[in-house]
Amino acid sequence: MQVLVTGFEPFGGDTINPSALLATRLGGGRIVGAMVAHEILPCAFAPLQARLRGVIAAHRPDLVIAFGLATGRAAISLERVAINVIDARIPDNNGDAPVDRPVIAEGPAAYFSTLPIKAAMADLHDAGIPVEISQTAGTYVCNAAFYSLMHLAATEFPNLRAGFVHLPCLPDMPAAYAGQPALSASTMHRAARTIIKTCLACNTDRRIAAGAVA
Ligand code: PCA
Repeated sequence: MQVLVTGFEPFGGDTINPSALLATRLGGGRIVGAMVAHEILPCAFAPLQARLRGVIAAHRPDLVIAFGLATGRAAISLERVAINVIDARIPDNNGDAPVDRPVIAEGPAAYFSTLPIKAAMADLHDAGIPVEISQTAGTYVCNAAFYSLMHLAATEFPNLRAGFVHLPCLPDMPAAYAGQPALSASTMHRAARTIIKTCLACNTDRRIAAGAVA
């Protein structure tokens, strides 16, 4: 089994991105016999699809878990759905800020994560780690990466299981000093290892209520 984890470069004025630190820490390790590789993705819309295709072709993973930062969230956010829209409130690291454009022209409106997110939620909960199912990954670079990843899995890499996980801030980030919720790097690492173990052990997701009432 080959696992690929990805993180993002810092963006929006930050000097660190917890997802890049986490992916780097996981990369090169083994989890229950599976090899874990890592890649850091640019926080930019234009190169995403080609970059993801390249890293999947290079590593040939059975499982891809993409991580990103969601400032303001207090828990590990297991994303349920990627949508085919970009609406960038701030420019990406190339200065691009597309508004109301599809991630992939002619692509379907949305893709669901193919990770067992409810089983992972239960396992994280049992491990005492704050966790939630998220019904939206936003409309910025993380959602675009999630959508592109799922589109590649649907069209070019049919045996690939993939999904996206948003992380809170780290305690030493300026946003955390300003009052945003944070989680330690070691808790994020424990969470990621738990999610990977759940994905390796579980092919069919559990059915546990974790929806949102609007
Ligand atoms: N978070 C941003 C992009 C990169 C990242 O780590 C997002 O949620 O879209």
